[in-house]
Amino acid sequence: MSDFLRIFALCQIFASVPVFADKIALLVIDVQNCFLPTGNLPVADGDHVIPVINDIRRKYDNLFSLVVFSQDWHCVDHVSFASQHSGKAPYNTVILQYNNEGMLCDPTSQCDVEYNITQVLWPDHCIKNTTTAEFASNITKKNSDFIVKKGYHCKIDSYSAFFDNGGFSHTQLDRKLKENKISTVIVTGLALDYCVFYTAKDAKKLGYNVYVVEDATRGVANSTSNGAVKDMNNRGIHIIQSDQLEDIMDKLTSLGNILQGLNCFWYIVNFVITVDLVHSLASL
Ligand code: VGL
Ligand code: ZN
Repeated sequence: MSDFLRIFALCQIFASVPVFADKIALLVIDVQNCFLPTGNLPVADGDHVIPVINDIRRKYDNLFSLVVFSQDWHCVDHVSFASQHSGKAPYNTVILQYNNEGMLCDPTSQCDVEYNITQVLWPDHCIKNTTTAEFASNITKKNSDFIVKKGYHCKIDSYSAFFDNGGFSHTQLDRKLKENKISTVIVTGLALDYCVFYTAKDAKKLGYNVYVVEDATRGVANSTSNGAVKDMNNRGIHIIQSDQLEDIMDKLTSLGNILQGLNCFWYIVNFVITVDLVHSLASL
């Protein structure tokens, strides 16, 4: 093989390997009326996340390839509600049993228990198609944002915006992120110790680079929030503050630009060599 053909083949290979820029999605978890201090599952200072998230959008919106809003969306008689368990009060826990198909076992009939899931019992909250389940009125939301509903199966809870708590079913979120070639997710919203925590863990397990913006979240309780932060740290999830985002966005996007530049370089080399090759073949 001539040197020329060898270089040509090499450039074909380089140019055919796509090197994509790091694409970033902002995830806004459950910023709904139900979790605000006036809601039916109030998170202390839950409303304080709103200006922080709006500020993040104001500063970096053009750097997000996608903005996702998750929405806790429960049946009126959802299994996570204390009102559905006689003798139980909100914040008690129960063990829910499921068979191998992820169906909730009825304690009054025979069932092959495959999964035992500890369920915190909540006040009735975020009931679908009610105003409490609507997004907080003052959160910046655009028509192009993607909405992912979660917790809509009546017999199983879903903290994560990706999977229900048993991992039996999934939402459209992972597919949507993959369609948009997202590699990094920045997680904000409510509540730090439940839906933010479980969403960040699943995102990490699915292979995304994950940042949780701590001051853009609030937790249900201090002890569970501290535990969640420790656990996320151990898993390699980056816990950051919103004032660190400028540097982080800069690094993520400049690395992306370098990679894209490199890719572009190989395309140009490839093009020049192809034109050259066509010329030399034409003059044979
Ligand atoms: C949540 C408890 C119950 C949350 C949802 O959004 O963190 N917490 N349902
Ligand atoms: Zn819920």
